[in-house]
Amino acid sequence: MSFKIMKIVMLGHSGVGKTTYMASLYGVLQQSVQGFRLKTTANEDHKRLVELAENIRQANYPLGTDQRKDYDFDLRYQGDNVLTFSWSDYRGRALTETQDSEQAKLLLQDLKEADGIMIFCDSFLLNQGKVRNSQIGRMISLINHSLKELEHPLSISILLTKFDLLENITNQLIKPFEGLITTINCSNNILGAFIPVGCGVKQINIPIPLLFILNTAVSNRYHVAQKSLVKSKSEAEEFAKNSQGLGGNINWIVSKITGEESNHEKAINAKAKAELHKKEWELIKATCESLEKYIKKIPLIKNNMTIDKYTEEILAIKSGIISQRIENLDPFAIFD
Ligand SMILES: Nc1nc2c(ncn2[C@@H]2O[C@H](COP(=O)(O)OP(=O)(O)O)[C@@H](O)[C@H]2O)c(=O)[nH]1
Ligand SMILES: [Mg+2]
Repeated sequence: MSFKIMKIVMLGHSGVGKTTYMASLYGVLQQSVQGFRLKTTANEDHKRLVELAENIRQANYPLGTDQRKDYDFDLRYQGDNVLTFSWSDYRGRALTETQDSEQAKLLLQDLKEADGIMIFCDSFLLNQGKVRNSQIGRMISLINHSLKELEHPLSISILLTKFDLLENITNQLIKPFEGLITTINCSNNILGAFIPVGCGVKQINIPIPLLFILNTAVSNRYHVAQKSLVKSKSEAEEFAKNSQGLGGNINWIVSKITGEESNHEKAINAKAKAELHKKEWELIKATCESLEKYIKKIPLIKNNMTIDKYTEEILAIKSGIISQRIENLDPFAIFD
């Protein structure tokens, strides 16, 4: 099975935990998660990220100065490269620049083309009301600006980073995102979710943001495959019907004389085609189902949800209500 190349854009101010998250995600995805693995295209990046991830697991976080410009990843599904995405640290800086700067223009273009956007926010600071509204406001207005003419499906994950540091959750955690919630709810093409993540000795939800984005891509493919399956099935049935009875017999004789394909032969070919479509559909369905199992548990952005309700849902994960319903959750362990 192969996906088209997908573009994932990461947004977040300096110090919110982007490098830490990316290295941790890389570390976790060295082993297959739902059939997915991650590999850098450059070998030296692989070594570096694995080392970073190992250090982070022991609470040795990367230093703020420890920055790299770009990473390119291949995402593999059961051994095949299924998508490539690049992550640029320096683009984060574009957030603080004016919209006409070269960096800001690049970022805007990236956002327009993105299949998935990851927004990083420090949940520890958010929760205390210590994140300036303008910081989040700038990210939201960039997204609004770039998504005005959006025509393809897009998922936006809001990563609430450093969640391992939180003891309780206040309304302040979600309140700054009200504008973004409205944007997402007004669009038929955008799916959004709040995803608490934590990196370090305690790992929280690390692969979920990526699986969430993949889920959108894969479910689109599922709907396309389903349409082709229905079409090829009804074609096969039509030919099969026309190959029966007197009409079918006459058609068969005529085909022998003219050398054209008979309805009977057409029916056999159409049936084989439908079977191929069915195989593809089943494969995508299985992937969809295995992804959806996890995606269902996260606080999705929906209509008619209050800020209190989102906070409640995030709190529910923290107190283990959701994780109790999930069997064999590992390696997606959401809290203890
Ligand atoms: N406890 C905890 N601290 C984190 C986490 N992620 C990042 N940090 C802290 O935040 C600092 C900045 O993280 P970094 O990944 O460099 O942020 P970036 O500037 O967005 O790339 C790190 O040095 C850590 O001290 C996390 O998941 N948990
Ligand atoms: Mg960084």
